[in-house]
Amino acid sequence: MRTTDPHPPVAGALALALAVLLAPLAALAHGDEHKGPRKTQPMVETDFGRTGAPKKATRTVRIDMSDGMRFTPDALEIRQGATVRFIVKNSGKTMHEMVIGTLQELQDHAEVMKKHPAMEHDEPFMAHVAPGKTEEIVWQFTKPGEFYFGCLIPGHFEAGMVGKIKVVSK
Ligand SMILES: [Cu+2]
Repeated sequence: MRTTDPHPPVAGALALALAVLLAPLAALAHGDEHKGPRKTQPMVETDFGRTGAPKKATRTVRIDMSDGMRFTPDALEIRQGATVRFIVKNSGKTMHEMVIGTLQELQDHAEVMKKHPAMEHDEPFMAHVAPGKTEEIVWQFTKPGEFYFGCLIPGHFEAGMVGKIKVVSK
């Protein structure tokens, strides 16, 4: 965490969102940038699950993203504990992304993206997919509940580019 923050203190949630977003940004600035799928994803624990091990994937889900601002499918039911390999295709002509999270996190994140549209970031629970390309997310859903996935390219989330994930307990 930086100690020399030029900005005045902001609301807790926004500060947290910025910290989460800026940490990987700093990593990218140090030459960590990569093209295509990474061999090893950093281990991340969240309220909606954790980084999945590709070899332990128990289910594959194909998601299509379109310029109609829709995910297909846009509703999933997943068993608690399952490790899911998402194969995320962008069949549109503009950039799209799939970001998994709680509804609150996605909404907060979409607000930050509006203010910093050029911001690039990467986490194991998101995939940025160029037009015509396919990327993967491997994620383990460790907790039951209602979660979401959204495209946080400015304007897309608000246009309805969001889907729901229901994780059912074992
Ligand atoms: Cu999009």
